[in-house]
Amino acid sequence: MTDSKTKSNAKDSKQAKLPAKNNFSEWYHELLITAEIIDNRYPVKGMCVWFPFGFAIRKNVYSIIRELLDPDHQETQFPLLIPENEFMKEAQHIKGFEDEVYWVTRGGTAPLEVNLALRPTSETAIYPMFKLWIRSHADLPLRIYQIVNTFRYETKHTRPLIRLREITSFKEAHTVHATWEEAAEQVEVAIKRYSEFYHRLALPFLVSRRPSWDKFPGADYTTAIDVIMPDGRTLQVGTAHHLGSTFAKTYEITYEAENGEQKLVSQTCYGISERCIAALLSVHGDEKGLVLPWEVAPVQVAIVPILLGDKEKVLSVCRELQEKLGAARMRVKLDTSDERPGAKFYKWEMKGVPIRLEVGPRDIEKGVVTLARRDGAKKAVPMVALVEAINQEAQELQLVLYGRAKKFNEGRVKEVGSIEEARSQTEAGVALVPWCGEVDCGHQLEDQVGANMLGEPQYQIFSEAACAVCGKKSTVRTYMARQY
Ligand code: P5A
Ligand code: ZN
Repeated sequence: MTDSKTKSNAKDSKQAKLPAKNNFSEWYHELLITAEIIDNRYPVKGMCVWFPFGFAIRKNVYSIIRELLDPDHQETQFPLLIPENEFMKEAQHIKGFEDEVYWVTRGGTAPLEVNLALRPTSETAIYPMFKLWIRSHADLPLRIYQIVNTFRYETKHTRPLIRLREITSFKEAHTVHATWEEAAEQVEVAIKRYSEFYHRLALPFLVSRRPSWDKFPGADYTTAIDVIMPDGRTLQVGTAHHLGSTFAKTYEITYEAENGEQKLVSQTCYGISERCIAALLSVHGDEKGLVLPWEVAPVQVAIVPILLGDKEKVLSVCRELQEKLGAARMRVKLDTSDERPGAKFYKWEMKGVPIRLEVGPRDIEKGVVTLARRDGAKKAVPMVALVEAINQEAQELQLVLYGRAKKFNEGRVKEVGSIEEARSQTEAGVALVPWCGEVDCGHQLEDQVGANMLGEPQYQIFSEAACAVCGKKSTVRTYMARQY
């Protein structure tokens, strides 16, 4: 018997269990508070406070985004406030956003000469500057991004990390190209980078081309990434937009081509918000709390000393291990608090720590530690090979998390043939529905199914089937789901 087993058999430590995960909404809200991610008690609707622990996750997650973009994008920062005249230039864009904009209209007691919009997104802040920055073909392509807060006066039900009025972690990239084709290629690059990002979070996702009525205001087309949440509803966790020359015309962004001709640029933009963290926590978490992939866990290894027998000896071995793992660049926490081992186990499980080490006198005698992985796997590991063993287990945990999520995902997407089938499938999942591609049939589908159209799956080919509305043969399919 291991040392920890003798101790945790004592029924002295109660586990703070979360509501069942099939009661997703309640589970989610409890998780955010209990695991100290987000405090939703700030007295402005749709605006939340990051707990330091939640913010540490955010930092790790966003450093992956930076790592993926930095090789060929430059990070920058633009002002929060946008003058009304610039904001109001692009008609399609205004139409999409005007109901969601917060306005600053006064400086102290005096009315402002020009009202200022709190950016809901930054096209209209950035593109007037692009006009000044871009002169010739040598300035292209231009790729920048910023990670900032944006404000949207959302009227739908707000939810922490999911639908906010202050989006605190808006990563927006903006790129400028000489041709429409190059911009189209950039949209593909963006989706590739986002795919890699979500893969590193062990999250499977769907990629689809949004229908024309749901594209970004001002875009030629929008490609989106959606994650299926535990209740079967989808969450849009990233979008990439081909902007064509719409904004280039409005903001007069031109370049001198090699032959001396002045030409309009083509643009793209793509964005991700803290919704990526909502998806991360929701998909992997369980009734014991967070389950975090190794790369983003603020604490990667928790060492719990089992203080029996020679306590000083146990502690000194624990400290040595802590140092050794720290030197291997692991984020380690040695828990020397007064709680009983069982209570410590629950605490670190709630915090999603990927690996827990239990170290007691009998383990030490045998030259081993007990290694417990957050997904339940447990084994004795020789101390001399601990670093390698932990790295191995971290990789295996990643595979287990991805595999589990992938299986869930595959179980929630189903091809259907009719409106009735689509209606029943979208009650707790995603339906893949044959569609002729006509806007009219699309609207009818949404009305009759009672769910949203996510759009055409990308990178897949389908055989002919009859449009669920008009019966016309087509190879087009659309995902349909209830969306967050
Ligand atoms: C792309 C970046 C844009 O705003 N302009 C710059 C483009 N696209 S978007 O689709 O409108 O937003 C990008 C992503 O942000 C998330 N998001 C939100 N997250 C939390 N709360 C909100 N209210 C909110 N609104 C949008 C979505 O993931 C969206 O894909
Ligand atoms: Zn049709």
